[in-house]
Amino acid sequence: MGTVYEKTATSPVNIAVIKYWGKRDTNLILPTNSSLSVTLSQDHLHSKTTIRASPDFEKTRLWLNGVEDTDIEKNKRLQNCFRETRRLRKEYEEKLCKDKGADNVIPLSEYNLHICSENNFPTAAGLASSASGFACLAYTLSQLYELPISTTELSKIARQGSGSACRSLFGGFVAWEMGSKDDGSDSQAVQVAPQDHWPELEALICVVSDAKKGTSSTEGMQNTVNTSTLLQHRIEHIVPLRMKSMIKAIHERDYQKFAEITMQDSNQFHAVCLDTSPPIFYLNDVSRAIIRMITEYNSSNPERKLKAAYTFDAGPNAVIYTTSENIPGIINLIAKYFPSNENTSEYFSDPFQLFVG
Ligand code: 2P0
Repeated sequence: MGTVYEKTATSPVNIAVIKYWGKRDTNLILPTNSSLSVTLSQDHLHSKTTIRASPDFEKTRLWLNGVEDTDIEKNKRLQNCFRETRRLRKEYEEKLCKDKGADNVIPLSEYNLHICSENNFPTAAGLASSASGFACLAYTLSQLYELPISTTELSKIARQGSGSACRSLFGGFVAWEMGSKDDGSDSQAVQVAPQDHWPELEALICVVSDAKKGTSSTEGMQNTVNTSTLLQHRIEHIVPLRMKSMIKAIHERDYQKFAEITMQDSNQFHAVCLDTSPPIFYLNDVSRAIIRMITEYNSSNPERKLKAAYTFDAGPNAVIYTTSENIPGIINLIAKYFPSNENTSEYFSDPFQLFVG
């Protein structure tokens, strides 16, 4: 029995404030616009992956949340990540062979892998499970293979697993630069600011539903690319300016601007979904009630300052970005709007879980 080499790592979820929606290359996963996200703390939501490599493994196998995926050969995204990390490991082994001699190099690139990955939150419910999952796969492989590459280089591999995964490799505030090259060599994630740059910023996650979503992001966004004229306007005229304003707002810790753009971009993303043929609906009645609640909360203070910003991804769950001082007030407000007893009106009766991230 040969030695088993093993690495375990965890990766966080990221929630975009400028949304990625649309690909210009579906194979390399190159987006039609740049995007920007905040990486949440790993306390509540994360993916955890353990990878083992051994000369004794007869084939590469993957278990997702305890269930084996027996079809991984056909999974192009997974195979892209394996191929790219193996290629880099092979290059590294060749270099090590020259420096230290072949006897001192473990040929990990030739070994099959056993991979166990799990999320501690609902998979595919619009809570960025593919982002943390593929970020974790790419990162754990890079650790196992001891790849001498930067996080931005690694982001180009995670991107080929799932677009939003490239942003989960960094903490704090992260931009995915869309790039302009056809080979994807400049479509990468960069850190805009580290997490401790803005410690007062908090994310409150309202799990409205943990059911698997109706339209997958991958399928939905290409329908949008093919049918929405609003998307073209967004790509050309809106996102480039918003990216600049958002980066400035983050650097200056300007919560007013941050909140304004966050809500505008969430609204436009869902407008673009509605402009798709056939239309895509991700928000439900509870989501819309949350939008009204936050809008009222923001207009109820004398200075009319924004104190909370909602954002919704490809599902009904809300993420509310606010600052620490407002958390108790917002939690009280939610308890008032959404009392979780069965006698409340049908409209508000859907209880949801709250996480502060
Ligand atoms: C985002 N979403 O920027 C946007 C907002 C959903 C709404 O990134 O096909 O799961 O794997 O590249 O990354 C969801 O898209 O899609 C997403 P693929 P992904 O977070």
